[in-house]
Amino acid sequence: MSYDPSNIFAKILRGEIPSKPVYESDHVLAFPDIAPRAPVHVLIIPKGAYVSAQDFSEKASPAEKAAFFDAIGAIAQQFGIADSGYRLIANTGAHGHQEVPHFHLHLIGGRALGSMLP
Ligand code: D5M
Repeated sequence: MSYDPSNIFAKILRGEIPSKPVYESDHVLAFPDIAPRAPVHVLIIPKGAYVSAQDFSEKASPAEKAAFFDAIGAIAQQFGIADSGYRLIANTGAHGHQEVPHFHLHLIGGRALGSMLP
């Protein structure tokens, strides 16, 4: 699947749609999910044009991948949930029910989330 630059997260990255970033680095932007499922629900996205987790895994540089994992820990610390814990979800492709075709990771926490495996 080729990258569609008209997706909503591409528009956020270009500043065409407003967002309130909670974290930013050279390779990563993070902002609150518009429909939060928990007290903390942040979306972490690469600034590069990657459709999905699969695309990111196959094509991103080591620096982009490292920056992405750096963001996870920093955001969890920022929101005070590094010790209590949280859940990371990357809906991927059709079977993963991915809605926005720009790779994003949901970081969800701030309450006990219970079991989730399908
Ligand atoms: O889910 C995509 C997620 O993106 C879903 O939880 C809503 C969120 N979303 C959609 N538009 C926005 C904007 N404009 N700001 C913040 N969050 C947004 P997935 O099924 O993982 O693709």
